[in-house]
Amino acid sequence: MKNKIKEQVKEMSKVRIIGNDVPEMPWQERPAENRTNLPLWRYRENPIIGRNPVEGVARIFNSAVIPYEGAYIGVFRGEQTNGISFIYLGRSKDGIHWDFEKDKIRFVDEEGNEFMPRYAYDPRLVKLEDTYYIIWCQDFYGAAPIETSEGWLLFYHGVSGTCNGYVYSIGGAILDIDNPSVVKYRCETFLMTPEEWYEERGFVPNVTFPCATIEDAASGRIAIYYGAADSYVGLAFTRIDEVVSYIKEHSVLTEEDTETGKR
Ligand code: BMA
Repeated sequence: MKNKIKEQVKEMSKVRIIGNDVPEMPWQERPAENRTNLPLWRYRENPIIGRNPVEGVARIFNSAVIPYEGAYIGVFRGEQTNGISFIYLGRSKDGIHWDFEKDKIRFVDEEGNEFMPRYAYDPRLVKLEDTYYIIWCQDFYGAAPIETSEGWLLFYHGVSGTCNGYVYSIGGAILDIDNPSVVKYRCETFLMTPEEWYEERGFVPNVTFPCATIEDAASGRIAIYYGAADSYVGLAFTRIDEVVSYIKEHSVLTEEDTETGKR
């Protein structure tokens, strides 16, 4: 009993996630052998979505998920075999194994008339009060930010140019809670960079592209869904305390970061 309480205390985080408890969320502990001091670690069975997941869809990647009615639902970027991306609905009991609808999501406009863009990619999914919003194709930097007692925690992609093409890594920042255009902390180093075969090899090599998180406020656990090499979906984990301390310890701000405004 004493040990159990100790365990629970250990699980409770100092930085608070302001959100719901999702006790059954996907989770694996950090592997004992860890070659870096980075605060993110990968799901051992990655990638969670492989090639040709749906008839007529060659690859699913850069996709967003959310807890829904005791399970999970998601909007997935499916690159069709004609090369055109569209958004597909997926459902999952555990947030890891996904079943996709064969047909694309059918959108309607405000009058209820069919509204089908020709092309839609990199969807994000957010719930605001009782409405679920699907957003796509805008120049988003990352996953929808997580509300915390330190500010908005943002996982975003950062791009470096090499003589052999771009490399997309996962970065982290904390934005002011009242004025999110003000950056409080921005991690100078990446939190994760392409290292595994499914990140380094694919339709577009060297891409890790975060699009969504699931988090459990009670334990401080965070799962990050990211597109890998424009070919797969990967899952990575962290804990709120660990990632916030890392970002703060490695924060370097420019003057612009601390100014109100668009960047
Ligand atoms: C970006 C977007 C992403 C893509 C990435 C790497 O500009 O188009 O959809 O994952 O490039 O190809």
